[in-house]
Amino acid sequence: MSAVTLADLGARLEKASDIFVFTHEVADGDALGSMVALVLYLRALGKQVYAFVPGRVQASYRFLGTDELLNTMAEGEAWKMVRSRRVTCLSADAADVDRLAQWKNLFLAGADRLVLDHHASNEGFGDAFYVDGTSGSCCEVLLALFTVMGHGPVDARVATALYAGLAADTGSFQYANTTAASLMHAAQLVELGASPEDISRNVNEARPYSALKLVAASVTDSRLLYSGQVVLAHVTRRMLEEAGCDEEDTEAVTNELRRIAGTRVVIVLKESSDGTVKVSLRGKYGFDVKRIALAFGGGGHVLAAGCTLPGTIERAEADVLAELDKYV
Ligand SMILES: [Mn+2]
Repeated sequence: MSAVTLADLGARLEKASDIFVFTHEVADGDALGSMVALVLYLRALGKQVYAFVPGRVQASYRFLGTDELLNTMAEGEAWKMVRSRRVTCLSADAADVDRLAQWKNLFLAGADRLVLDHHASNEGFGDAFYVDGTSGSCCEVLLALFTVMGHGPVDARVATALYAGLAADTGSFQYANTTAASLMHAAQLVELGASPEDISRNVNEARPYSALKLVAASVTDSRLLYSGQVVLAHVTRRMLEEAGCDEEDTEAVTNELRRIAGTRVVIVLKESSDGTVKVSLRGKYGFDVKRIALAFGGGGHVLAAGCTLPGTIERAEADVLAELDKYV
């Protein structure tokens, strides 16, 4: 395992002819944008590329071509291929190997295992890794990679996928990780053919009504703690059922709650179908929520982190609040 430069990573991809790409579970816009961009870009270089995204791919990014481009190879086939020839595996936007969930072992079976990420908590895994903790999104690291690979500017579809990821991770250029560089990268991607309006309409204004019902139920159930410094909400199986959603990302709930004046911490606890509780944490005004996620084996960024706890939602709530109490 060693840290390499972007140029080294690019050279290893150039040499590969069969490439599997991977990303983290509960794949967000940055993860999905990264996967789509990698598949399109590397296939255009004549490589055989397959993407393995854990779980269900959220519908809001279907306009990027996720149905046609991601999870198109069956598991048995993938194992056959990785055992019979040299397959290069690349993980993007995953802070550690466990985040690859059901595809972790397939990634590890690769002949050359590469990691590209922007999570500062990523200590590196695989055979060679490149982590830029200053980058607001993994898609921007990919833009830099494609630039050093030197095959000329990316096409409009790749630019669209990268812009979608960049916009997702910066909260449409509103979060603390929005820097001059993020805006310059966005401008570059618009010049290459990404349409901010189309992307925003597809991502932000195309939600099923049931998803909005779920946000309403969760917000109604939420509580303010520590004189309003902390807001805590649940997404229970019952809420999902009543709203008519089967497995929903908690991001919409989190985003709604972070709008509250004076709130420094947002906590959303979601009952997962596998019997665990997924905890989504957001910090405002520089409040570090990563340390709470890390205490439970999770990870992420200072202002946006998450972890998974076994047991009931009540138990998870008590544990997370006990940890939070050290810092509020
Ligand atoms: Mn990301």
